[in-house]
Amino acid sequence: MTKLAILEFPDPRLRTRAEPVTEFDAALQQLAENMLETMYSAPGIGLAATQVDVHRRLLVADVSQDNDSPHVLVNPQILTAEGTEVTEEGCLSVPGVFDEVERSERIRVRAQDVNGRTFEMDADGLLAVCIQHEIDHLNGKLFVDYLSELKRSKIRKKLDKERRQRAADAGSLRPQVPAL
Ligand code: GNR
Ligand code: NI
Repeated sequence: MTKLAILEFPDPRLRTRAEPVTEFDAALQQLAENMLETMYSAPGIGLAATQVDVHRRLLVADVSQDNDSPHVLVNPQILTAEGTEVTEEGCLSVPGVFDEVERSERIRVRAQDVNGRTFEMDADGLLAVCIQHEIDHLNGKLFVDYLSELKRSKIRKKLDKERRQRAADAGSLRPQVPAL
Protein backbone atom coordinates (compact mmCIF):
# COMPACT_ATOMS: atom_id res chain seq x y z
CA MET A 1 0.00 0.00 0.00
CA THR A 2 1.20 3.48 -0.84
CA LYS A 3 0.14 6.96 0.14
CA LEU A 4 -0.31 9.09 -2.95
CA ALA A 5 0.45 12.82 -3.33
CA ILE A 6 -2.65 15.03 -3.53
CA LEU A 7 -2.76 17.90 -6.05
CA GLU A 8 -3.68 21.30 -4.59
CA PHE A 9 -5.72 24.21 -5.96
CA PRO A 10 -4.98 26.03 -8.26
CA ASP A 11 -3.04 23.20 -9.93
CA PRO A 12 -4.34 23.11 -13.53
CA ARG A 13 -4.29 19.28 -13.51
CA LEU A 14 -7.31 19.43 -11.15
CA ARG A 15 -9.22 20.85 -14.16
CA THR A 16 -8.80 17.69 -16.24
CA ARG A 17 -11.97 15.82 -17.19
CA ALA A 18 -11.34 12.15 -16.31
CA GLU A 19 -11.85 9.41 -18.94
CA PRO A 20 -13.95 6.30 -18.31
CA VAL A 21 -12.22 3.28 -16.80
CA THR A 22 -12.14 0.46 -19.36
CA GLU A 23 -9.59 -1.97 -17.88
CA PHE A 24 -10.63 -3.73 -14.68
CA ASP A 25 -7.22 -5.17 -13.89
CA ALA A 26 -4.84 -5.56 -10.96
CA ALA A 27 -3.54 -2.00 -11.50
CA LEU A 28 -7.05 -0.61 -10.97
CA GLN A 29 -7.46 -2.64 -7.79
CA GLN A 30 -4.08 -1.38 -6.54
CA LEU A 31 -5.04 2.22 -7.37
CA ALA A 32 -8.34 1.88 -5.44
CA GLU A 33 -6.47 0.48 -2.41
CA ASN A 34 -3.87 3.23 -2.53
CA MET A 35 -6.60 5.88 -2.83
CA LEU A 36 -8.40 4.45 0.23
CA GLU A 37 -5.16 4.47 2.22
CA THR A 38 -4.43 8.04 1.10
CA MET A 39 -7.98 9.14 2.04
CA TYR A 40 -7.91 7.47 5.48
CA SER A 41 -4.48 8.84 6.35
CA ALA A 42 -5.27 12.41 5.21
CA PRO A 43 -7.84 12.06 6.88
CA GLY A 44 -10.75 12.62 4.50
CA ILE A 45 -14.17 11.12 3.74
CA GLY A 46 -13.67 10.87 -0.02
CA LEU A 47 -11.06 11.03 -2.75
CA ALA A 48 -11.31 11.24 -6.55
CA ALA A 49 -8.59 9.82 -8.84
CA THR A 50 -8.18 13.33 -10.32
CA GLN A 51 -6.76 14.49 -6.98
CA VAL A 52 -3.91 11.99 -7.24
CA ASP A 53 -3.25 12.96 -10.86
CA VAL A 54 -4.91 9.88 -12.37
CA HIS A 55 -7.46 11.06 -14.91
CA ARG A 56 -9.83 8.09 -14.83
CA ARG A 57 -13.40 7.97 -13.50
CA LEU A 58 -12.83 6.39 -10.09
CA LEU A 59 -13.66 7.63 -6.59
CA VAL A 60 -13.52 6.28 -3.06
CA ALA A 61 -15.56 7.40 -0.05
CA ASP A 62 -16.12 6.40 3.57
CA VAL A 63 -18.25 8.64 5.79
CA SER A 64 -18.39 6.17 8.71
CA GLN A 65 -16.92 7.05 12.12
CA ASP A 66 -14.87 3.86 12.26
CA ASN A 67 -13.53 3.86 8.68
CA ASP A 68 -15.23 0.54 8.14
CA SER A 69 -17.57 1.39 5.24
CA PRO A 70 -15.40 1.98 2.18
CA HIS A 71 -17.15 2.65 -1.13
CA VAL A 72 -15.31 2.32 -4.44
CA LEU A 73 -17.21 3.73 -7.42
CA VAL A 74 -15.93 3.29 -10.95
CA ASN A 75 -17.58 5.22 -13.81
CA PRO A 76 -20.22 6.65 -11.44
CA GLN A 77 -23.39 8.27 -12.82
CA ILE A 78 -26.10 10.06 -10.88
CA LEU A 79 -29.42 8.60 -12.05
CA THR A 80 -31.80 10.70 -9.94
CA ALA A 81 -31.44 13.52 -7.43
CA GLU A 82 -34.00 14.95 -4.99
CA GLY A 83 -34.13 17.87 -2.60
CA THR A 84 -31.40 20.34 -1.71
CA GLU A 85 -29.26 20.81 1.35
CA VAL A 86 -26.45 23.15 2.30
CA THR A 87 -23.33 21.61 3.84
CA GLU A 88 -20.07 23.08 5.08
CA GLU A 89 -17.59 21.46 2.68
CA GLY A 90 -13.86 21.04 2.70
CA CYS A 91 -11.47 19.47 0.20
CA LEU A 92 -8.09 17.78 0.53
CA SER A 93 -7.07 19.73 -2.59
CA VAL A 94 -8.01 23.05 -0.93
CA PRO A 95 -6.53 22.49 2.55
CA GLY A 96 -7.83 24.55 5.46
CA VAL A 97 -10.74 26.08 3.53
CA PHE A 98 -14.36 25.35 4.46
CA ASP A 99 -17.50 26.92 3.06
CA GLU A 100 -21.16 26.21 2.41
CA VAL A 101 -22.26 24.52 -0.80
CA GLU A 102 -25.79 23.61 -1.87
CA ARG A 103 -26.26 20.14 -3.38
CA SER A 104 -28.92 17.48 -3.85
CA GLU A 105 -30.06 15.83 -0.65
CA ARG A 106 -30.68 12.31 -1.95
CA ILE A 107 -29.19 10.64 -5.01
CA ARG A 108 -29.35 7.30 -6.77
CA VAL A 109 -26.03 6.36 -8.35
CA ARG A 110 -25.08 3.70 -10.88
CA ALA A 111 -21.43 2.65 -10.90
CA GLN A 112 -19.15 -0.32 -11.41
CA ASP A 113 -17.06 -2.00 -8.73
CA VAL A 114 -13.32 -2.68 -9.18
CA ASN A 115 -14.19 -5.90 -10.99
CA GLY A 116 -16.43 -4.11 -13.49
CA ARG A 117 -19.71 -5.36 -12.05
CA THR A 118 -22.48 -2.72 -12.31
CA PHE A 119 -24.43 -1.80 -9.16
CA GLU A 120 -26.77 0.93 -7.99
CA MET A 121 -26.90 2.62 -4.61
CA ASP A 122 -28.96 5.26 -2.84
CA ALA A 123 -27.17 7.88 -0.78
CA ASP A 124 -28.29 10.71 1.45
CA GLY A 125 -26.72 12.98 4.04
CA LEU A 126 -22.94 13.32 4.03
CA LEU A 127 -22.42 10.36 1.68
CA ALA A 128 -24.65 11.99 -0.96
CA VAL A 129 -22.74 15.26 -0.59
CA CYS A 130 -19.40 13.47 -0.76
CA ILE A 131 -20.26 11.50 -3.92
CA GLN A 132 -21.43 14.70 -5.67
CA HIS A 133 -18.21 16.47 -4.56
CA GLU A 134 -16.09 13.57 -5.92
CA ILE A 135 -17.96 13.35 -9.25
CA ASP A 136 -17.33 17.09 -9.62
CA HIS A 137 -13.59 16.37 -9.25
CA LEU A 138 -13.82 13.80 -12.08
CA ASN A 139 -15.31 16.59 -14.21
CA GLY A 140 -12.53 19.05 -13.29
CA LYS A 141 -14.72 21.00 -10.87
CA LEU A 142 -13.88 22.07 -7.30
CA PHE A 143 -16.19 23.13 -4.47
CA VAL A 144 -14.60 26.60 -4.52
CA ASP A 145 -16.10 27.05 -8.01
CA TYR A 146 -19.48 27.46 -6.28
CA LEU A 147 -18.13 30.40 -4.25
CA SER A 148 -17.71 33.98 -5.46
CA GLU A 149 -14.70 35.01 -7.58
CA LEU A 150 -13.63 37.24 -4.67
CA LYS A 151 -13.60 34.32 -2.20
CA ARG A 152 -11.78 32.12 -4.73
CA SER A 153 -9.07 34.70 -5.29
CA LYS A 154 -8.60 35.11 -1.52
CA ILE A 155 -8.29 31.33 -1.17
CA ARG A 156 -5.71 31.22 -4.00
CA LYS A 157 -3.64 33.93 -2.27
CA LYS A 158 -3.85 32.20 1.14
CA LEU A 159 -2.73 28.84 -0.29
CA ASP A 160 0.07 30.50 -2.33
CA LYS A 161 1.32 32.23 0.81
CA GLU A 162 1.23 28.98 2.83
CA ARG A 163 3.10 27.15 0.05
CA ARG A 164 5.78 29.88 -0.07
CA GLN A 165 6.15 29.68 3.72
CA ARG A 166 6.49 25.88 3.62
CA ALA A 167 9.15 26.14 0.91
CA ALA A 168 11.09 28.73 2.94
CA ASP A 169 10.84 26.56 6.09
CA ALA A 170 12.10 23.53 4.18
CA GLY A 171 15.04 25.62 2.91
CA SER A 172 16.11 26.84 6.35
CA LEU A 173 15.83 23.32 7.78
CA ARG A 174 18.12 21.80 5.13
CA PRO A 175 21.54 20.93 6.59
CA GLN A 176 23.99 23.61 5.47
CA VAL A 177 27.21 22.04 4.27
CA PRO A 178 30.29 24.24 3.91
CA ALA A 179 31.05 25.10 0.27
CA LEU A 180 34.17 23.49 -1.16
O1 GNR B 1 -12.68 15.00 3.52
C1 GNR B 1 -13.55 15.64 2.90
N1 GNR B 1 -14.59 16.15 3.60
C2 GNR B 1 -15.72 16.69 3.01
C3 GNR B 1 -16.59 17.40 3.81
C4 GNR B 1 -17.74 17.94 3.27
C5 GNR B 1 -18.02 17.77 1.93
C6 GNR B 1 -17.14 17.08 1.11
C7 GNR B 1 -16.00 16.54 1.65
S1 GNR B 1 -14.93 15.64 0.63
C8 GNR B 1 -13.41 15.86 1.45
C9 GNR B 1 -12.32 15.02 0.83
C10 GNR B 1 -12.08 15.49 -0.59
O2 GNR B 1 -11.51 16.50 -0.88
N2 GNR B 1 -12.59 14.76 -1.54
O3 GNR B 1 -12.47 15.17 -2.82
NI1 NI C 1 -12.30 17.30 -2.78
